[in-house]
Amino acid sequence: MDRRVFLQVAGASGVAISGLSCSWLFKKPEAKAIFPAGIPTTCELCPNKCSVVAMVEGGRIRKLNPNPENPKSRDMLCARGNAAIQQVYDPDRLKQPLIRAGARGEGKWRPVSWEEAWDYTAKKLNEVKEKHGPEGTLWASTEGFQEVFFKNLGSAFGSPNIIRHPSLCLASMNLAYSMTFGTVPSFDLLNADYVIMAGANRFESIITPDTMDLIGGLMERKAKLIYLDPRFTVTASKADEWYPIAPGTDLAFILALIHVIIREERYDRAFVDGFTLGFEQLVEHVKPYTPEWAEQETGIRAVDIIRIARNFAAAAPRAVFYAGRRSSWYQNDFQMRRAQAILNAIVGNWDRQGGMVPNQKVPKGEFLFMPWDEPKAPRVDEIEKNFPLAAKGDGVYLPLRENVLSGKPYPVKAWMIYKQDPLHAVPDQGKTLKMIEQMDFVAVIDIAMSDTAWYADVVFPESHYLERTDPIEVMPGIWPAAVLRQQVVKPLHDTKPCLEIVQGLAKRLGLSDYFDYTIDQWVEAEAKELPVPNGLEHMKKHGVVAFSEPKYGATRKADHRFVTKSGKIEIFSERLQEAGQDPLPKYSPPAKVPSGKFRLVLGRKATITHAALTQLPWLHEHNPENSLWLHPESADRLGIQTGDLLEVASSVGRVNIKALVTQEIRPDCVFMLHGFGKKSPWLRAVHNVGAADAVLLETAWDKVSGNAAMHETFVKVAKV
Ligand SMILES: Nc1nc2c(c(=O)[nH]1)N[C@H]1C(S)=C(S)[C@@H](COP(=O)(O)OP(=O)(O)OC[C@H]3O[C@@H](n4cnc5c(=O)[nH]c(N)nc54)[C@H](O)[C@@H]3O)O[C@H]1N2
Ligand SMILES: Nc1nc2c(c(=O)[nH]1)N[C@H]1C(S)=C(S)[C@@H](COP(=O)(O)OP(=O)(O)OC[C@H]3O[C@@H](n4cnc5c(=O)[nH]c(N)nc54)[C@H](O)[C@@H]3O)O[C@H]1N2
Ligand code: SF4
Ligand SMILES: [Mo]
Repeated sequence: MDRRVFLQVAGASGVAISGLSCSWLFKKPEAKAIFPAGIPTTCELCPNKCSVVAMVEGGRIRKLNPNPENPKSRDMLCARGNAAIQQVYDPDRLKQPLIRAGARGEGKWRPVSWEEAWDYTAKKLNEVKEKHGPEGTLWASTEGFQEVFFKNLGSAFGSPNIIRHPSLCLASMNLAYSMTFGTVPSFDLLNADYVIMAGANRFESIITPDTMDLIGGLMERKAKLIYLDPRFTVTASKADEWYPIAPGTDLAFILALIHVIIREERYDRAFVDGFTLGFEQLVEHVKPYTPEWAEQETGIRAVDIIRIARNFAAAAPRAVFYAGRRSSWYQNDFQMRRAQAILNAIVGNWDRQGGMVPNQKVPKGEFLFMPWDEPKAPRVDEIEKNFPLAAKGDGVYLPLRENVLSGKPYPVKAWMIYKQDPLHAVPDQGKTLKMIEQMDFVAVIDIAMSDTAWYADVVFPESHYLERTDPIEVMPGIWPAAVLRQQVVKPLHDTKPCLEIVQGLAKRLGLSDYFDYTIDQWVEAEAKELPVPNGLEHMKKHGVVAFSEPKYGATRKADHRFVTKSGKIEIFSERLQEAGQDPLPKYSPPAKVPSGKFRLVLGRKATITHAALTQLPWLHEHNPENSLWLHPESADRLGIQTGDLLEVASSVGRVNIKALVTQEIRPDCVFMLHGFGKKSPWLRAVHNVGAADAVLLETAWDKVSGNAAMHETFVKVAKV
């Protein structure tokens, strides 16, 4: 490829160009020798977990390079991955345990010894347990290699209330694909010829290897990308066709594609007959969903819908309707993702090259620890009763907050938080603050003074990922890998890895027996069953174990049983019907934008992870402040120009933010980046800079999965 073109692409997507080679773009990964002095480890700055080689000189990390041996991350380390160095040497990072000295949020802290922080936390947890039982404690966390120890402490303590990030992120997508195929597959973008993406912003919201595979497919093989998004994202700019679809109407678009494919008999009849259940019901179900009807809903012309349906079916099996990842969009999100899954199923792209492929896993061993008794109380979020199909272990965040605030079914008075910032990640910051206020005790384990940490009673500083060894993690996929995160430098400050923080607490809570192992013993047990000789040595030297070739077709054998009730791919779902939900995805239009208001939509940028990282200098340079995207028509009507200070108000909160007048958004929507308007003065660069979207977002959730619905908020915009 022309190097100039590559640089443009890499620049636009914010993917840092590390080294001079662009081999990660399309080539198969090679087992190249790692730079001699490097220490292989695994990035922790977003969920992708790319393989890194850290260059250390005189005890200081000088540079982070990508590790080409990992086929998931290829030879790529993004801008954020590179900036991890600045987290380690951040003068404002957490350096020792802290106990609150003034009122919550006042910012008066007393640096304390680990013993004091552990003693105090254990005392508070025991007080809550005495009054309310162990279920009076809540344990909240986001994915990370040491998250397992934190969750285990909550369970060993006897609490059923472990709440994780999926119900703010991808719960509806996961559930929809699982209910259809019995598993959540990957999408073979390296080999697909025709890709439809609805609001999956792959060139800004980086997912490995999808981001690299997609750009490779588009540039190298001239694959087609059809992209739907109310915003003109970087992904839209690389697409062959972009449709600024009316927000919340993707389901109408997909149902119309299915309608055309069935009406014109363009589906894969042999696959449908052999592997699926409920096609006849689908035929009847989609009859009313014509392209002309969908045009009225989506704003996409019927002729375009028909053409896309034909091209999609013609390109199958090398055609995919890509699932996306963050599916915390609308209250019918689960049904929209179910329709995607069904569309993919009927063109027979299942388990084919260039199609939708069930994940492979690299096997690893497990460390066997002493099991604890099952908690006696039911979960406070009442997931079993209200969301019987949802993933029980992850919980449902918004219904949980409602129940904690009302004290029903029982009081929850202590909140332990690991690697999560609920004040920004959970819609309606005001309500989350109320939830903090009604707690007797809040403790946060973080690497930085996040806003949630700022409102806590105790802050435990975890060692940075480059300062610790974590469990081996299996990354399932078409190109599966197992990766090790190993210590690169000694902790710079008085910090500890999560396991040691947990062990200090366990000792004081009488739970030591459940945690009587070291990280080295844990990793050793895992490494024993890796499919390479001398697994542990291999991991320490290479950082990764991976299979060299993808496998296709193993689940396309006549006797294959899918992990569904019927053993088939379920187009029609009896389990949904039994649970009182639509067994086939039914369309209902989104709420209309009230006059004088806008729909607030969310998204990302390649140089920010969620609400974090905006304070790191290399990244802050690219993102000094967020602003409110507003279409010129709307701006003219309100007399607003770029740079004007605005007041943006929803039914739950108001913020001030500068305007960015741009054609890159529909006139009925506004958009702002996540990660600004921080309350914590320790996040110096973004403290009171820009605004936090979580202040404006209202409480709404998807009916089947309980996933947060974050695009259902309408806001009023006015010049200050
Ligand atoms: N308004 C709004 N809300 C959202 C989203 C959105 O786009 N907009 N996105 C949603 C999605 S998709 C997701 S996945 C969630 C993510 O929600 P969160 O997991 O809360 O996301 P982050 O903002 O990355 O916050 C992670 C916290 O972990 C800390 N941290 C980072 N590394 C470490 C570590 O090694 N150890 C410890 N102990 N702490 C660490 C960071 O300093 C930060 O405080 O948010 C969801 N909520
Ligand atoms: N750089 C970076 N990469 C990341 C992350 C990060 O924080 N930063 N986070 C990671 C995580 S945890 C996740 S979950 C993924 C998220 O990655 P994605 O799944 O791609 O989700 P978002 O980036 O939130 O983008 C959602 C897009 O949907 C559009 N949209 C809004 N409403 C509609 C609608 O009704 N229809 C359609 N078609 N589009 C709509 C929005 O304008 C936005 O561009 O990214 C991952 N990768
Ligand atoms: S995509 Fe970037 S931030 Fe995420 S794991 Fe990879 S290098 Fe780290
Ligand atoms: Mo996410």
